[in-house]
Amino acid sequence: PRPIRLSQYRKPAHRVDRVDLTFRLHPSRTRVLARIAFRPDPEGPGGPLRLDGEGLRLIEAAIDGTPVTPLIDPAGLSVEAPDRPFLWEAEVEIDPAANTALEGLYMSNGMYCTQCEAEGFRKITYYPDRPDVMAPFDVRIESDLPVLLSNGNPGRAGKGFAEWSDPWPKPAYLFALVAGDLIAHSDRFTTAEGREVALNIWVRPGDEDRCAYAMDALKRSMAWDERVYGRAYDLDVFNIVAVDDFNMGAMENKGLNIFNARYVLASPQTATDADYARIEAIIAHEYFHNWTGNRITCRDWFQLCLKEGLTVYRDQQFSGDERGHAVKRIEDVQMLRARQFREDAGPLAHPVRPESYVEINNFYTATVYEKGAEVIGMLRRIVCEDGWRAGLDLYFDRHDGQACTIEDWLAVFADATGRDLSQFALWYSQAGTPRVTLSSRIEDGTLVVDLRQDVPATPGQPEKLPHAIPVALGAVARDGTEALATQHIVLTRPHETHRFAIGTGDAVVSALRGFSAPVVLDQPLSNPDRALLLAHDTDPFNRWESGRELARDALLRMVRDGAAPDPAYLDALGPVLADDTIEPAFRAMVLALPGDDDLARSLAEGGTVPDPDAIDAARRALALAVARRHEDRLAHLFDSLAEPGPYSPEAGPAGRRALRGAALSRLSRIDGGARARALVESADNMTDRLAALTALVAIGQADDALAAFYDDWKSDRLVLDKWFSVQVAAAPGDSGAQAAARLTAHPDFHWRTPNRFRAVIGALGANHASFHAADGTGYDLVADWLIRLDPLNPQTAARMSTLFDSWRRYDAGRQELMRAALTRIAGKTDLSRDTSEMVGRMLA
Ligand code: DPP
Ligand code: ZN
Repeated sequence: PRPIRLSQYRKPAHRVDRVDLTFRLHPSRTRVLARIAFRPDPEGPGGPLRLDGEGLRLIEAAIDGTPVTPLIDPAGLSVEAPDRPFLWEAEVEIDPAANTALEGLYMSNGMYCTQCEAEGFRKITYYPDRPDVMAPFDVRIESDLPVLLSNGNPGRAGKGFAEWSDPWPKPAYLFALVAGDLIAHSDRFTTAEGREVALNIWVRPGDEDRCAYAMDALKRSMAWDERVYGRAYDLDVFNIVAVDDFNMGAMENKGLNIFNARYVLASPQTATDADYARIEAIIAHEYFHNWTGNRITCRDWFQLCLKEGLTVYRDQQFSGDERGHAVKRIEDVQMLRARQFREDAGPLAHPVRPESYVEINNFYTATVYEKGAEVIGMLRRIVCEDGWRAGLDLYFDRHDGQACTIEDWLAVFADATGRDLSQFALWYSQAGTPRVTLSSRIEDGTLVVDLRQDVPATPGQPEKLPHAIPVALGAVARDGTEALATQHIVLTRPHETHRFAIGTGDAVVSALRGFSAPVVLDQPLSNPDRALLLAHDTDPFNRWESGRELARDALLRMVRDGAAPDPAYLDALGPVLADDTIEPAFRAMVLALPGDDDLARSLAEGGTVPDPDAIDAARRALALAVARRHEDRLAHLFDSLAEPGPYSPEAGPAGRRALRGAALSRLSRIDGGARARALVESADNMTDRLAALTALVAIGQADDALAAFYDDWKSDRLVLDKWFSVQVAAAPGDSGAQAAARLTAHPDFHWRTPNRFRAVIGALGANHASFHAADGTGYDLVADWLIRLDPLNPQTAARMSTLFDSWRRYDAGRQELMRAALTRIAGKTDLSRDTSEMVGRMLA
């Protein structure tokens, strides 16, 4: 298939004034009756009526009451239409039970459910399925199922039917319908504008006691968006539905958010602290889309980052406000580096706003989402607080009800502040992670900082222009005091020198404070310099970063030169472990080591071919050395951090559990798993239980605990996902590949359910040494399963194929095995457009 290009955008020929849909639900023969009021757009290209449609059986169609016979092709239909407003009526039949792709109208455990973003609505009825066509929708659902939901406010309802009306014009990708035997967990919210909103979380019977946290997160999100952005909710009801079979995390359909059940349901017994935090973030994310995405949407799918970058930015701010900004920032940057920097460094690199795609579902990426959010954060730094507020107010004022572009977004900030943002706009069009090289010296009371920026070549973009890069920097004197408070500069040229008056003859520059830009910072710091920053930097991000760099340096020397664990690193950890005035969650993050994939990327960037076995061995040896060196402190932490009261998911207790879990994972390497075995039995919550189980798996001592865990939880699908996942993800050495092979033969491996598929195959991808097992068993297993999944669920198969994106980093043997696996996938007959685009880019 030919790629779609941003440069070829044309306005639609027809606009829609109103949509009226009737669904007669049936598992295999659902009828959809559409009455759509069209109007030619005088600015459009003209021509016949062109509607998107896939997999539909057209029963009949009429224009203004006169039957018509459209020309039907695999992507839709065309029909002559009058050059004035007219009414299109069509009846189609669809087969939700046969829809395994989970896009359009499908079934999950007897429940009807939709997923329309990005282009699923065309599998429901013929329509101009593009986000710049917006219309109010009226929907009537006919079914004997007890709960019938769609977007907007409820209208008439009776035996066997319900009607819904959504007054806010929306693109078809925000349409949703749910029908099933569901139970609501209900609450209310009164908006700042005085609107009484009914809140419901709809779940399978039996799950209703696991909704309280998601509801609480929703109410906090609603209040936060009013307080921080002045945005209130705009309908009388807000519904959330949890569904088991879902390709993504969740979906922001207007007034009817649909969630992967794992991001809604939580109880202390079944969910971990990390699950609670993710639920809070995703509930907030989808709710915030109501303004950034729904009220103001995207003109076309190239502008996806317009809604996603901004909404991720907003949910990150929210979680920071709720849980503490320092730790949240570190988590976000870790995830950015693990996923987005990796993407940017390989064959799948693309700009935050891509310029072409074959299948848009392949561009719901870390670059669009997470780098998109970083770009918003940089914009805020550059236009400063007043400019940020003025620009946002102007955005909501000027563009409410519109389908917009990145140019519209940047124009509000340019107009509100008078700034020229043309260089800044390069962040949207240039792929690749810039590298900033910093060197500094002190001359006569002046700190002189030299900064250089390079943007690497990426596929299709050999040459780059310099970016506008906000760099926050300060300096710490040798005695640990702040020698220079944070300065904010914006690099715009390839090479710049900055001077700052400083009151000391010797200081260490703390650069890129708060991770002020998504770049790789190359700053030659000695390990004593890093230890100084770890101990004394006023910027919590750079404190953590310094500890992380010490660990990375130690690990890289162990891998490359066979060095022993660096005593300087072990020493530097001591004060952090001992200082109870430092937030426990932060100390847990300092204790964590860089992941194997992260180390592999560091090695590759430094010109060394990464050896997965050596990396794994080094990481385990360093963890063991930490345990030996700090056994007393770790044991003290483990004993003293046990929570006395009942479980609470709040950040405070969660942070203490995180530090206790980190201590446990180290201690398990020297106590033979004794503490973990005791905890796995005594734990009264899933966080502790899973931490203990993970520690046991990591030392190969988990057989009994895994068997007991299975007996306890085999009937709980979300907990069983964890049981599958931990055995693969935490397995030592390359043993995760055999574990995954064994588990794919388990009777509970329901591979058609994306959560279960990810719990095994995704977990194998997350276990670096196992995925990269030298004999290729990991690669083969993943390839086999992707080939099997692809015809049923191309979206999930294509997404998971990215596990192979770093194949060129490795030794010739592994490269050959990975290339063979990719080639085998590529050679599959009838490979989906989704997967073939991804595999093609990776092999290019
Ligand atoms: N738009 C969804 C989200 O990011 C993903 N399909 O929330
Ligand atoms: Zn989103």
